[in-house]
Amino acid sequence: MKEQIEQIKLASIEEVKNAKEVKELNDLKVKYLGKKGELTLLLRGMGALSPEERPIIGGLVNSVRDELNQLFEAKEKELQKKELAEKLEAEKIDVTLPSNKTKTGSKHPLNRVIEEIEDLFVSMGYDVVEGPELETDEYCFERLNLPKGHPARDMQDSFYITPEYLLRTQTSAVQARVMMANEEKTPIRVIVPGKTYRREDDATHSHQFNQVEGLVVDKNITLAHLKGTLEVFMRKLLGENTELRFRPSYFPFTEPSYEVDVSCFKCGGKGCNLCKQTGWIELLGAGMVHPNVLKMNGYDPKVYTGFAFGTGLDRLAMFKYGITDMRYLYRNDVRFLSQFDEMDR
Ligand code: FA5
Repeated sequence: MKEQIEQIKLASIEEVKNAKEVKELNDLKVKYLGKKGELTLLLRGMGALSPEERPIIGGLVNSVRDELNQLFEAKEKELQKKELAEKLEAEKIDVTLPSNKTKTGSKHPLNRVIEEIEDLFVSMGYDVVEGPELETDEYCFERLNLPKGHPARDMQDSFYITPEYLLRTQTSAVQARVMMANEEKTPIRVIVPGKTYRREDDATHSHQFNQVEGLVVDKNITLAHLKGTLEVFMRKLLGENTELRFRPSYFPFTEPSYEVDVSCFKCGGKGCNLCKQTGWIELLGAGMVHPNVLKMNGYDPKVYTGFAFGTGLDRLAMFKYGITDMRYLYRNDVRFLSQFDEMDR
């Protein structure tokens, strides 16, 4: 029996030494030390031994079992360490690899232009105000010195909803709203960005577009203030070398009225395809607020004067970013919109 124990000991030590993984080791434990394990079966068979032999063999089996237990424990630790090291190696992450680029939304070029203009005018003490897009004939035209039947109404092809309501054709409608809302008739300094609508649709005209209006009403406001303000505005937005040219024009709500051109920022005024070889690009309508408009909206034209200007934001964005067709601005094509992110980097 001693020999048998010795054989089991040697065989088990050899097998434990060669075990490659924890699972294999567990199977060996069952094989030798489990309920039906080889060593356990030997102990059970001790009944057949003489009383003298029993304690000797019992002691031997127990010491072999203790030895094996220690061996299993040490081997288990070794294998667990090895398996952990292998797992860490297999799942290693190289944190220095570049990550996958996640797509984020980008700011619309029109919003970029609007925000830039708002920041500039707010820094000069202006308020930013809004007005309704569904406007009354009264505010869009009548209070701007354009009574019903006035021929200048044909200058803007309008979307009428009812005979009284229309989609506003110009942010100028908010001029009258701001003057009327100011009950104390104190000085005004506002800009009005917003959507406007006309029955037009081609590469440089959209049925829905954006304008920004400027209105200043105070004592002793002159044309020089208008010119200075527009110079700051255009130079900040389009470049410090931008020159302005005032051409006499007609708007019913300003007198005198001007169309304001800026020197072409593509060719610097030399003449190119963008400015149609003229060196100038028409960008704004402007003028001194017509005395009738002041009077109709509660301001005494003998005390107050003012200037107003209005410009198309879509055209400004097109020029600023070199966009060739206004309709791109309304298609929400991510390939188009994401280009402007690159420009800000
Ligand atoms: C006006 O709308 C006047 N309210 C501007 C004004 C304000 C004059 C204050 C005097 C004092 P006009 O119709 O020219 O003016 O339009 C102004 C600008 O809006 C144009 O220069 C153009 O840039 C833009 N615009 C006009 N129609 C369209 C359109 N269909 N699509 C895109 N932009 C347009």
